[in-house]
Amino acid sequence: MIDQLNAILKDAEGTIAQASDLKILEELRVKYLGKSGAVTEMMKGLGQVPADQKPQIGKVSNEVKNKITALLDQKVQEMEAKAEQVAPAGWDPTLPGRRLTAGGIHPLTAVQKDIADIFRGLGFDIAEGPDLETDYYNFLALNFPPDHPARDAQDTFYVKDRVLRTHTSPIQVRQMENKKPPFKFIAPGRVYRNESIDATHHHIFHQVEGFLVDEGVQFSHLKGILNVFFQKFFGNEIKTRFRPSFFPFTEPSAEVDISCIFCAGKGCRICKQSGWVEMMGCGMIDPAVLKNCKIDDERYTGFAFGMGVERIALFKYGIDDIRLFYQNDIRFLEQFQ
Ligand code: 2NM
Repeated sequence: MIDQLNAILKDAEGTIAQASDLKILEELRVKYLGKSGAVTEMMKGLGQVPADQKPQIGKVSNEVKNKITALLDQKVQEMEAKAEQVAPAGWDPTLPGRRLTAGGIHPLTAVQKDIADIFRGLGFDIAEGPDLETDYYNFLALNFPPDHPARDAQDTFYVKDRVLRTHTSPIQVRQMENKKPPFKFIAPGRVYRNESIDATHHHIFHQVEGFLVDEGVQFSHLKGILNVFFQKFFGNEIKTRFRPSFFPFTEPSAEVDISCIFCAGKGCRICKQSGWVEMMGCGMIDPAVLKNCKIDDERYTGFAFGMGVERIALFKYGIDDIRLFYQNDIRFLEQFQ
């Protein structure tokens, strides 16, 4: 009988170790320890055992019963602990995982950063200023006469006695007022114009303007800096072309074209067959502006330039509608990941 009991224990050790769920463990408990279980049946037979062997067989039966009970309890505990780890209540581990989507940098932000990084590399500092400006900083100090059409409410948003800046030039006036030349800054930021929205216009857009003031600054320095900028931004093969223009705050003034990056200047849809695309405005800072900023215009000269971030981004990516930048259509934005 002792051999039989040990055989039952050995069998139980194997089956319990291999049991894979609580239902099977319950079946094993019944199989060994239930009313007609293997151990129970052995104990029922103790009555027929000769008196001299009874104490020993009784002892072994109890040991086997206790061991199997302990094995079962331990295994149940293990399984419950594991079940909690793997599947807390109400959580279905067979559901597919949720896919994480990473956000990306908005193309306008990326272009603005690329522009800023190039000028930073050329030694320019970066300046910012308020979106809501006074007439003085947005217009008067920049040599816009009091009757200039840009001041018209049809072009400029007025908020009480302030204006939403129509360009980032007021940042530059604020910088020049407070510093002694030489200095060079770029001023990136959001600007506002009272315009109706279409494929190439938006009432909110972004500019990066730059300026440099020192002794002996000439138009050729401006051309040199802008050549370097466009070649770093679009590639070494880029050519620039300066056309005479007019701005109230610069004299002389110029419009800067670059050779079309899509056809290498041969003529295509993007450059309207001309081979050139207008990219920014620039000029030598009008001495009147320097005077307004308390800079000695006999001693110092400076250049300034300004570009639209949207315009550069449209061209860089070959996009034909500015509105795409503001609609937050995920199918558009995903392409810049
Ligand atoms: C442009 C074109 C030409 C410009 C001038 C100045 C300042 F403040 F120095 F006078 N800031 N920005 C400037 C000159 C901006 O944007 C098309």
